[in-house]
Amino acid sequence: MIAKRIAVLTLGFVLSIFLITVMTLDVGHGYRGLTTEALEGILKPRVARTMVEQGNEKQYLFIGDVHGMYDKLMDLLNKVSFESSDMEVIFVGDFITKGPDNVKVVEWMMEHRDKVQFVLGNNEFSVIMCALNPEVLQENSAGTDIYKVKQSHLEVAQSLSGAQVEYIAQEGTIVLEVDLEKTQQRLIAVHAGILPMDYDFSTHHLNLKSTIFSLTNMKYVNSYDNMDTSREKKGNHWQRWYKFWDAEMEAHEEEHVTVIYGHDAKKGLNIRKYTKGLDSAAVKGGKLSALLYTYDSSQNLYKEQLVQV
Ligand SMILES: [Mn+2]
Repeated sequence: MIAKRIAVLTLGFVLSIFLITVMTLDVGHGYRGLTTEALEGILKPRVARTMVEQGNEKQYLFIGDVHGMYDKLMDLLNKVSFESSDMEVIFVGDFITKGPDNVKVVEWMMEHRDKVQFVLGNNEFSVIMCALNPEVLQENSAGTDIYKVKQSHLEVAQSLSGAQVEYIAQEGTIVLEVDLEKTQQRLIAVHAGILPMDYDFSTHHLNLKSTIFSLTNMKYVNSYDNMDTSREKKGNHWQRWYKFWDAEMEAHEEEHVTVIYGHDAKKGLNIRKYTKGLDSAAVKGGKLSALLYTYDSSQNLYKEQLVQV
């Protein structure tokens, strides 16, 4: 019975991706030859998602890069009394790969899917790529593709069930905007970073211009060309993306936008005024970090609290 259900789900997944691919991209040959650009095209229609506040009682927990560290994730959730709280959990990407218990992490997310949201990290992107096109490593042996796809991504993809891959690919978004209407706060979850051009300061909402690659990979921005982003610092005119975001926010003091991200384990925990970097390298022996937002009626503000295990 269960095997049959998984088979049906898997078939449904294969067909739906195939149809989306054929319909929107005219690839037409299944997954062989599927490029990361084509995968970006598949994900594009759900690049951003908005979540509107559902009453003041709810708390919002943003969790940094888990990388399959299931036990640490459980410790963190216990620490914030997840089970007995009205809490929405938002993963900022890279919740799988590199660590020991990737499947268990995804199982937990699916079991709690009513209370779980997530944005995709560069590693989820690579795993989805491998799940759709297991030939990608051979096809890309020249290494010309901008996304890094490794044997380890293929192994994670093969360890996940079709339903689990479907969940990640279909439920994941690239940027999640949490609108806290009562306090006019905006909490934006993204894996790598975001640029000022991605936010419309007149409507107070996201209006994404960056590519999916930038949103899931950027660390630095070329100050001569603000759309040019990179994982590496290529010279003195390259600065971390949040310097650009900071400058824009300083010019919009009335705006209460906070960007919560992961991805930059080298920099580590990086809590700044307008941006909150939560990748404290849990998979390399560091702590797992999260930010918990709770409504404070005395100040009519959601206050943030750093939680680490
Ligand atoms: Mn990352």
